[in-house]
Amino acid sequence: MLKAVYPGSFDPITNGHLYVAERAAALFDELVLAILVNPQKKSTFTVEERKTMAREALSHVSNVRVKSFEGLLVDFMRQERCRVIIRGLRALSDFEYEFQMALMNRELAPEIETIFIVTDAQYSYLSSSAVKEVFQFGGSVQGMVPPGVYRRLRERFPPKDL
Ligand code: COD
Repeated sequence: MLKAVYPGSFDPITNGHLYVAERAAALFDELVLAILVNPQKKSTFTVEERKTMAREALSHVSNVRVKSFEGLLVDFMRQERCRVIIRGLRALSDFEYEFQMALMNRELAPEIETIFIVTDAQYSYLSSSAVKEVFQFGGSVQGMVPPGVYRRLRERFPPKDL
């Protein structure tokens, strides 16, 4: 069985992440979307909230499972008995970080391969942090995030009274 892991922060999941997950799920028998639990990094949504949003957004894709992990990604990969990491690429600016991460993971676990999926042009400017910033300043994020994420953004950042 061909299995892959798509790791990330997903704080929250965006339509760009979804695009990558859907394309990866079409290539593999099973895709695990793995959300990092990182107590050192202040996140907007808890891991449980991020898992719920990702599960809702990917409920139409039957071969995707959403999990969380702590510590090194390569340890989680071995625990999952999986040798393929999926990452998304938006622009050249992603490359340096992704290249460094892929080489570090290969150094730690030579049997593991990183595969990149290029995003769709319409999502090339999308990131979780940009979505949160635009939303907080009153901009429209319609078409950038799944409906469940949009709802939770409204709960987390209620419109200010005039
Ligand atoms: N279109 C396509 N792809 C996108 C888009 C978009 N609009 N937005 C984001 N992506 C891609 C990103 O390029 C990335 O590949 C992936 O989706 C996830 O993005 P994020 O931002 O949610 O997640 P990251 O990049 O913060 O995740 C980093 C990890 C958590 C995977 C990493 O820090 C990690 O593995 N940490 C565990 C510790 C470890 O093992 N460290 C050693 C490796 S350096």
